[in-house]
Amino acid sequence: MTAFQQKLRALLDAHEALITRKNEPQPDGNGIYSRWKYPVVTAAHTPIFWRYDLNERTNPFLMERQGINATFNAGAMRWKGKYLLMVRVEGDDRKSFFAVAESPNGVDNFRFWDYPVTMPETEDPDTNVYDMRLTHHEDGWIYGLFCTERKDLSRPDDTSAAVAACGIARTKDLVKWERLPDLISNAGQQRNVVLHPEFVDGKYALYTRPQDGFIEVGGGGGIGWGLTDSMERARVDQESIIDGKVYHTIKEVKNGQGPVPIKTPDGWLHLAHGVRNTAAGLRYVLYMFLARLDKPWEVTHAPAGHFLAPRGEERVGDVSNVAFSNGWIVNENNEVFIYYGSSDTRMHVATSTVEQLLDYVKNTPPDGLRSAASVAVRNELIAGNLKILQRIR
Ligand code: M1P
Repeated sequence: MTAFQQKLRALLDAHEALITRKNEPQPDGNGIYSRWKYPVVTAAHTPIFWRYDLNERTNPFLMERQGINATFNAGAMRWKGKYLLMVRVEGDDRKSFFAVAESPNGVDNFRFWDYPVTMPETEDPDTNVYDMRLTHHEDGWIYGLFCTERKDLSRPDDTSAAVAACGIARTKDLVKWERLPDLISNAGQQRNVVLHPEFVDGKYALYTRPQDGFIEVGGGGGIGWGLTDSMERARVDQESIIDGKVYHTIKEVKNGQGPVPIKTPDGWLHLAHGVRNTAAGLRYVLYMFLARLDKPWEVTHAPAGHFLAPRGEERVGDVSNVAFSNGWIVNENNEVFIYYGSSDTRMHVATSTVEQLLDYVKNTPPDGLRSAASVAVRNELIAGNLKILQRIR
């Protein structure tokens, strides 16, 4: 074996060892969900043959020719008995693209398909695409809604000025994609747009996030709700905010719909992200709420505070202090696999059940919006608990 071949063998073996590493739930669960020990997808999980030129003649030093910087913010779906992530893969060149990683059990052994998604462009080419939400709609198509970012041509001198819009594509097999026109709405920009899986009043329903700027939502913001007659020319003329941003909460600066909501007997279960500002920059956490089955635009339960916040190594990465989710999967046993990106760098999983999540959303007190209200509701808990403890001591 030549030195080149030995080096290649070592690379392939280390990669295989990483992606087949057994994951395990963390023992310190909070009763709501269990985090799993290892990230499920990292940049190092991407195939060696995506990054290295394996031809000894053209790459005698076996250099990484096209590095991958991060793998995060994955859409998710159950597909042919497997757990599929539609991962946002970001190259060293800062361009994101989509690629499917599939696992037999949802918690480890995620392996990328050989090729990333070849996403067709519209007449106005995307500069960057990311954060796909996958909706298996009752019309039979699988839709991928994602953010498409382009240069803001109205500010030619500002090299960081960008415009975000909702890109739309559909597929039957997750390989061949038909690109549809971007969503038209009255907002200047849109990100975090998600397609509801069922028709509502015979129309397609969209969760939106109207925003004035690329990063700041400005006068807009909140999770919006709008209807469109068609996904082939998706147009939302009216957006109503069903879950707004609120002063002194975890969603004070902005928020956005996460994955497609889960249909449960008690309502549509939602996971979303909330953002607040701190001296250390923006902090992104996940929160949940429940909406009516017959009127998905009416929120019935909204627990206070975060459901999941970045912790430990999750807090550090390219954009630190971020937990972000746009994908979860319910399996046939009503187990829920919550996939979340940490700090725009890697993917993790936390597991729960529909029953536990419903208990969480229905029985966690809402935000009283004042310290005194928080103390009052905690005192109720303490008083009840002290009586129990007196009995059992
Ligand atoms: O960098 C944190 C997140 O920022 C954006 O989310 P939002 O539009 O809610 O601010 C997105 O770019 C997201 O991908 C990213 O994780």
